[in-house]
Amino acid sequence: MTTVIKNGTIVTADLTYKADVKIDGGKIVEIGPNLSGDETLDASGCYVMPGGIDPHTHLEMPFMGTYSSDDFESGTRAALSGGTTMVVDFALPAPGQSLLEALTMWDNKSTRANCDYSFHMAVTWWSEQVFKEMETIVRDKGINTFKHFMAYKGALMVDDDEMFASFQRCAELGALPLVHAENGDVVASMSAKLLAEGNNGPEAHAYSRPAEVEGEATNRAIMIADMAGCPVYIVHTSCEQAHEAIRRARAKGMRVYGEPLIQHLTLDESEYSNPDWDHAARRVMSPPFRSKQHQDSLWAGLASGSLQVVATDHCAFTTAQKRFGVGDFTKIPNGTGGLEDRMPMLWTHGVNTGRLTMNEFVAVTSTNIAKILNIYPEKGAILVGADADIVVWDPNRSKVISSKAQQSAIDYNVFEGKEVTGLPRFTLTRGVVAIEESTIKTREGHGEFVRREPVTAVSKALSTWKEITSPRKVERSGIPATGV
Ligand code: DUC
Ligand code: ZN
Ligand code: ZN
Ligand code: ZN
Repeated sequence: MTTVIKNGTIVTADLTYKADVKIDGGKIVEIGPNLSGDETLDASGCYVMPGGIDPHTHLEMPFMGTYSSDDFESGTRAALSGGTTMVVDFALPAPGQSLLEALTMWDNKSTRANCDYSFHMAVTWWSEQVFKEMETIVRDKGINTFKHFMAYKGALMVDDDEMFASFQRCAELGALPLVHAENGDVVASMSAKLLAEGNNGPEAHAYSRPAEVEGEATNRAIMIADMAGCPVYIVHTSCEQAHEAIRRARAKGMRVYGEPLIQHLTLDESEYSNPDWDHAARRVMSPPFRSKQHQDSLWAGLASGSLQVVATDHCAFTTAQKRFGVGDFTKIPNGTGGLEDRMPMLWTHGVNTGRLTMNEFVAVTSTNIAKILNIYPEKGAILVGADADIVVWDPNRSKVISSKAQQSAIDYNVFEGKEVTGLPRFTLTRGVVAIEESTIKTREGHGEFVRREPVTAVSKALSTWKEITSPRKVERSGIPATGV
């Protein structure tokens, strides 16, 4: 059966033009005027864009004594409802656990996905076994990204020596390291001090991880990546200090990528001074929301290209789960939702305000990350041969965001009450209509794993130490140095 999307305007990362799109077998088979097919979807007045790719989600993740409440079914339903047609989640081995064993756990959860998906593999500890398994993950399992946490001391955090070893391994394998950049030692120390002084409320979470903590770690990760000879992708870039480090590195020729979240772009630190404990705790995430100045820096980065991707870090906890932290902010599960709202919020606050062009919107929600993850143009493109992951976007459709009408399984929404203009008319996942305005037609288990092959490219700008091929032999006390 063929489907034709008719009368719309195609918007890609670099082109805007009127044409119909014909789909067969889940792929785009023709683009041009006056096409016909077995089924017609009317796109008059709409933009036909590559479906969104959210490269940063935590679905059904064991974390801080509980599990995040959206699983691969509700999470991908929320994604599709908001125009996102692929998610990349994190397979998270517990320290000491085999990477392959963790991947099997995530494989089992993901069988319920409504849209296509992939995984980043986290490196939460270091050993000969991890070193070996990384090769299997890249070559056999189709995963070309490894995540490192510089925070969550005593849990997920890796030290610099472990991160350096893993980055070097990434360079050998053609993989891209991802980094949660916050100085975990400083956060632990500041958290203990705040608690000891009686600051136990959700606002103290933000005090415990100021922007400097993120800026320092971002600089460190970038320098270590350059020494290891690999590119690096900084997840949830939330502040000017981190953005500045990324900008500077890119200007010096380093392959460094930055990923602001829709939450950091549109919500600020004043959320934490809300007198309602639940209101503030529901917004506890790491990094925390920042000031308006930081938000302006992130928007400018998206416009100028120094930041490339808008994600969500979707990690949804119910109010009951957030209340684990009453009396101790360090026990509030960290995370906020956003999968359903990322595209409408970015369109409303980016395109409708003139901060982003429509083509930039497509770039930062889909095409750039497809290229970074090496799945372009299978994903992230409206081209013949690409997967028919498409959103037919109605720029005039509006709604007020409400947890009552959301797909996410939790009982609130951090964007509650915000009006958005620009919503999907249709969302298609590999040619199948999953969303038609507010009608949900998702199919559990329709989603498929997307393999991502390694990328081999030299990535070293400033570090030259590797080029020292004949070290000076040092002689002490007349004993010749060992070595050749
Ligand atoms: N930050 C969060 O807020 N939640 C999940 C993990 C993370 O780094
Ligand atoms: Zn993180
Ligand atoms: Zn995350
Ligand atoms: Zn495919």
